[in-house]
Amino acid sequence: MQTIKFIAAAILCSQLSFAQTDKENYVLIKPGDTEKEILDKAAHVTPSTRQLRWQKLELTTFFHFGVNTFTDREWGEGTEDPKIFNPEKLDAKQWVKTIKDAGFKQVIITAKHHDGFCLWPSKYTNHSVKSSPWKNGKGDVVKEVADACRQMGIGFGVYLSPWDRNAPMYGTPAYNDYFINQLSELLTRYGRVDEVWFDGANGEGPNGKRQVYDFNRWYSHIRKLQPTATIAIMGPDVRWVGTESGYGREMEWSVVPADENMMEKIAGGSQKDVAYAPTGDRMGTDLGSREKIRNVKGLVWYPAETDVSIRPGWFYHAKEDNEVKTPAKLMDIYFSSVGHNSVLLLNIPPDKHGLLSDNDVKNLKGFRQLLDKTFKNNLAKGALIKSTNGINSKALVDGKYDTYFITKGKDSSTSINLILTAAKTFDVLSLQENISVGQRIENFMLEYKDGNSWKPLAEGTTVGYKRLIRFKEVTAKEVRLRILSSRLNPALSEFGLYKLAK
Ligand code: FUL
Repeated sequence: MQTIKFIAAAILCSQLSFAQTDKENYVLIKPGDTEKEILDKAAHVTPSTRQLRWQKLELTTFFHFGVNTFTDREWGEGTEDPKIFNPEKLDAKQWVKTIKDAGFKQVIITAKHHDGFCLWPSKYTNHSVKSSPWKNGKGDVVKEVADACRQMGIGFGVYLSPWDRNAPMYGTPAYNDYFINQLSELLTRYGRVDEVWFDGANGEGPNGKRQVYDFNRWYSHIRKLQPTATIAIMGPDVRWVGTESGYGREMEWSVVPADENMMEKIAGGSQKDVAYAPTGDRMGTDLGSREKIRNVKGLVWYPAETDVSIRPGWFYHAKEDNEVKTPAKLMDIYFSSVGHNSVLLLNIPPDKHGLLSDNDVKNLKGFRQLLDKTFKNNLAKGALIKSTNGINSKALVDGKYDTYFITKGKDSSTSINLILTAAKTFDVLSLQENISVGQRIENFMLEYKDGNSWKPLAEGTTVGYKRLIRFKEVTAKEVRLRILSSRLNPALSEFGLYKLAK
């Protein structure tokens, strides 16, 4: 599945272009630009409004639900009888309340998976809930989820699979119209939609044909109907992290090279006010270091999303009831996704009754307890903070993302000394860059004072929206954070020290 996603992503990215409604989130690199100029440009690329909102969510969920839930499969063939769909106890409020209580901020429902079965009563096909016995064909899962999200103040998004193994016109231009019609239904019937998620799978339709997706048309349609929605994965706003394991890369740059052909068009003045997703490698360990951005035509803000399922499969299978990821495992994933400058998209699949199953609910609760216990108190709060060359040090521990520390003049390195209110025991460092001015930090190090000498605790490359690092527990009263390298003045919103809950 991953390979399909990747190959399709590469194909798509050579075709991307669309109108951007808010501020620019890209920059052109000119042939004569010096290394310093390139770094300066990179450091000024910032997220669009919709990307910034999305990044701040940190925790989002997927609900994979559909005919596969009833056939016990992962990929349906599109030939399923809609009569098998009958989640007689379906309670979307239970789904949304569970994930809200666990700290998640947004939901994405699989409105249509590869089997083509629609969880809403689409006017354009009979392969949907309207042909099922559930609520006598009068039900609408998408509506129930959207309403529950709205009621509980949770973001709402849709997964609409471009690959459709049921639609008879798949593989012909008429399918692109069909897809537009489905988007229109989903984006006009249910109020605000915050995310539209396109998977990269592009297999054969029922007649053995493959489809050439008209992504550009779909994007402008989405921008028109839901301008604040992020378009993810096979889309320009949010990039797939490159794995479905839940573990993002150590060095995660949100500013990455943009598609060359498109950049040429902007430079040539033939297109304006457009933004592009980058092409090329999405799976490597380094997508945006100095080395990677040196010889490119443009740079774009294109942040990573880490999708993973709480169970081995994406859909519910009773045989996996004892393989639900534990709270400790979910914490580990949290550190390696949110803590690696990414947003976590955790899948929790409802069962045949239309409910989240007990083990999933229990482990999500346990995860929330660990999160709360770990991050309740920033042990650096109240510290006496002095930096060699910065302003607004207090902002580092004020718990507010929008206030930030920044170095003076042209300084791109700094040392920030913190004397804690007392000796404290901790094993977690949390750093947050203020990405609304850009992602800049390239190398940092945390040390603690042991007697008269400084000893290393943690080090890293990128920070971005959030960087979490675990290390061997230490008790200390004085620590210092050294920003050793940054593309421009480092702008840090938060600094935190915590003790990992067990
Ligand atoms: C994949 C799909 O093929 C899976 O079934 C699932 O929906 C996952 C999130 O994306 O590529």
